[in-house]
Parts: sequence; structure tokens; C-alpha cells
Amino acid sequence: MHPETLEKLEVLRLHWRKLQQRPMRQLFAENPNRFEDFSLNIDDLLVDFSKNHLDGEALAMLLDLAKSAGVEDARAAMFAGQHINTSEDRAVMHMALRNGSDRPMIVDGKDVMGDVRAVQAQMKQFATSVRNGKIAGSGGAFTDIVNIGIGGSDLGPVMVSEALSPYCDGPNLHFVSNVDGDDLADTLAVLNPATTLFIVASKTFTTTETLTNAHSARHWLVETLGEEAVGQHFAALSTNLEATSAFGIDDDFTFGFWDWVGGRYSVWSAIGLSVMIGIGVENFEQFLLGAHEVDNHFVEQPLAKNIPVIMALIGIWHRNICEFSTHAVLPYAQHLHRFPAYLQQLDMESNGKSTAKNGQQVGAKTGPIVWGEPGTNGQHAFYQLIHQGSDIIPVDFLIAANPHHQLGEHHDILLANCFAQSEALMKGKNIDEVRGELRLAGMDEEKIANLAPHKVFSGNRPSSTFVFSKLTPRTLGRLIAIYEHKIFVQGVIWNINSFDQWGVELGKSLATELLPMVKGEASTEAKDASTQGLLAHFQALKK
Ligand code: G6Q
Repeated sequence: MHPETLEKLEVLRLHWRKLQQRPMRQLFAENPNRFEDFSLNIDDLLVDFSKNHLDGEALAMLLDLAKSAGVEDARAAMFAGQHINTSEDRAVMHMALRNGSDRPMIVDGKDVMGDVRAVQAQMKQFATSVRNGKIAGSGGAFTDIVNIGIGGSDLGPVMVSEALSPYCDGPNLHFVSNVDGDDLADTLAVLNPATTLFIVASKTFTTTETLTNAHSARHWLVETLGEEAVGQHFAALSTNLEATSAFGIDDDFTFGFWDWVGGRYSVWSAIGLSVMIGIGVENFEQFLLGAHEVDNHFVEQPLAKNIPVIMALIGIWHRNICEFSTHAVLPYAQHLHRFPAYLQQLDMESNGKSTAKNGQQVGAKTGPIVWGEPGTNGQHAFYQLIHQGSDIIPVDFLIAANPHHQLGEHHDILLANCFAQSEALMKGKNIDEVRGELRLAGMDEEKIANLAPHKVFSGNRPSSTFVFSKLTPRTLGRLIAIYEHKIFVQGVIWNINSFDQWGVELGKSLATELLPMVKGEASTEAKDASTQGLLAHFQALKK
């Protein structure tokens, strides 16, 4: 981290010490405009961050920190196609995939929009033809699409297709990611090979899990339909066109993208093909449009009015000043049930790093542990810890004003619960309030003395709330892009490369080394005692 940023963090820590004497209830009482001052919106999408434990002075200092850390220059460098992914020497240009304007997007001296539009046209043609049955399987129109991919080639399409399920009116979508054979076997068990299309999604087309699943799916298909059916029933999404054709996938059924699209940023690219088939071209275009609107907002708005920047700075405040180590994302929207898992990869793979861009240690805490589940389910499970546990967990709540299914009072109850949680976290309930309530209920003083401490809520627990009109394709695009840019801004402040993922490599290479030992074909002697013991126990159990 830059020494100047570290110094600014020190000053912010001093401010936090003073601020802790002023509970959030007091901050609201002191400033009747706190909601207006601490909320921002893009059209109907509002972000209320007033229930975070900071004041105007803290925010001003954080904005100054963002400026001095070079957030504006870094943003300009990313949009200019500079190789900001330094360890892989690549540009980061997923914004080109949703560029709805005439603005050229330059990578290595070339406007990439021509290539982007060409693949999009190919995708649209293919998706439309699959949907209307002009492109069909050997048994007629495709009824089922199986996306085979993992990590960035899976989480985006799965999450988006679940979130937009009310718009899915094409063939049924299935996703197989785990190399655990149960994943593929369970999926194939209900499918008819003659009407199933497999989409093998792999940027590199070398990923063990994906290729293992793809080969087994191919075998399953060939068993009933013969080798000649492969071309008709397999499509590929990849940057490695040599490998896709070696697999037997026709060029017409292969959709390319580029090395400037990171895996976890690739749902906007050909990797989104299964989603496009499911929701149709127009809805997919709306999804891209939403993200494009946020790109414009991110580029055009001053830092103080910039939603991704403000969300990033609140995250820096929580992580580096208040020293909170996790961050919960709690959508009050059942269709967003995979959104926390998606953000887990986006955030933790991007900012889960300790080495700065210059090769030195960052010298401060970086990305938090991101987790979450939909409310209200979480309320009946882990919210106990969020309200009264010894760790403080900043929360993002997400809620739509209008549901897709208007069932009696359901949505009002859902909304009331969401608003209740953020209020309870912020206000808490002190011992005098608890005692007063118990006295009113007629409890005797001895019982009150025993029970009251357990019913105290410390309050001052931070949350931000996103409220939008409806979970449409456009809104989902906006939400994802807000988080993408938030994560980018934090990476700039921590001076890390948010676009590589070297931390996944060691396990991968050890798995390759261990495979012959698991098969019993190689000695385990060189391994540590635990690994040897585990392998021996496994071999003894193996039937
Ligand atoms: C994402 C990562 C990673 C990647 C998978 C799948 O940013 O790079 O999650 O998406 O490892 O890789 P392939 O698409 O190359 O199979």
C-alpha cells in the first residue's frame, strides 16, 4: 500500500476512536438529513448507506484517501485498455461487452467493439434459432441445455439464470460444474440425449473439471446417438479455438472471447450464451444495458456521488479502520439466492490477496470474507450472531419494491422484515429499555435481573440497503456492475491486482501430483504424515 494511504488510514483510526463515543442513534438525531446525505441512486435503484457508523467527516477523509490513492487515474487506465492486470500482462475490458454506446473500446491499439459485436450477432442468431427450434437436436427442438463449466464459467450463468427465472421461457437450463460425478449423473438422469444441447464453457478449455465432465457427457451422448451426433449436440464458449475443434465442436457452434475478459467478469461475454437462450435476446440486451448504465455512472460521477466508490470506501472503513473481517450479503429476494455465492468469487478471488502490485506485502488487511443467504431464511438461522455475536458483521440488504409473484401479503411481510433487520442492527436495545419493557409486561424484579442482560442488543451494527423497483434483467445488470466496480476501487486503494488469481494454482498442481497416488499407481513416501495417513485410510476403505 502507498505510504500516504497508510498515513491516511492512521488518521481515520483516530477519528473512529472519537466516533465510537457517538452511537448511530445519536448520529441520526444530530442530522435530520442523514438519509438524504448518506444515500445515492441511479434512477429507481437507491442505495441507503446511512446506517453505517460513520459521519460526514469520516466520509470526506475516505474520499480524500480515494483521490490520493489514484482511484480516478486507475479508472481511466482500465477504461483506456491499459494492462492493469500486471502479473498476467493483460487489459481488463469486460465493460466493452456491454458497451451500448458508439464509444470505441481500445485494447492494444485496436477498437475491440467490432469483434464484440460480431460474436454477439453470432450468439443472438444461435440463441434465437435454438429457442425457435431451427437449430435442433437429432430428436427435434432442444428441450434442455446443459452448461458445463466451473468458477467464472459457471457461477455467473447459474446466478443470472436463477435471478431471472421469471424471464426464462426457453429450453430448461441445467448447470454442471463439480467434477464429483454425482453432479453430472444427477443432471443427465432426467434428460433425453436426442433433445439435449451441451454448452462447454471454458475460457482456457484446459480446466480438468470441465473437460472431465465434457468428455463424460460426450460419452453418454455417443452411447445412444453415435459419434456423428456430437457436432449437433455440443457448443463451446472459449478463447482456445484449437482445443474446441479438437473436441469435435463445429466452428459455427463455437463462440469466442478474449484474454481481456477475466473468468469472473465473463457473464457478459459468450459465457452468457445459456442465459441468452433461456431468457431471449431482448432480455439479455437489457441485462447488458443495466451494466452499461453503471459503467457510465462510474466514469462520469464525481467520487462523492459515485455508488461503487462510496460502497468501496465504506468497505475500506469496515475492514481497515473498524477491523471487521467478514461482510454479509443478504438479499430479500429468493431469486437472488445464488447472488452471495457469485459475489464470493467476484470479491474473494479478486481481492483475497496479501501481495501488492509491486511484489511487497500490502501492509494492511484486504478483502473480507463474503457470505450470505436470502432473508428471511437467514433470520431463523444465523442472524442471532449478526445481532448479538462478538463479531460485528457489516451487511448489504437487497430488496425489490415489486415482486414477480403478488401473493397476498407475502411481499409486504418480506419488506417489513428487511427494514426491521436494518433498524434493529442500527438502534439495538439498551438495558434500561429492556427492563422497562419487562416491567410493563408485569415481570418481577428478580426475573428481570436474570433475563434482561440476555435481551440487550448493542446496536451500532452497520448495514447498507439497496432498494429497486423490480428484479429485472436491467436491474440485475446494474447490481452486478456496482459490485464489480466497488471491488476494483478497493483493489486500487490496497494497491493489489484484482484481476489475477495465483492463489488457486498450488492446489491445482498438487492435485495433478496426487492423482496417481489416489489411483494407487505411485508411492506416497514423499508426502507429509497427514497426507500419507489420509491416502492409506482411503486406500483401505476403497472398494
Ligand atoms: C475466474 C477464474 C476461474 C475460472 C475457472 C474456469 O476469474 O479465472 O474461476 O473462471 O477456473 O476456467 P476456464 O473458463 O478456463 O475453464
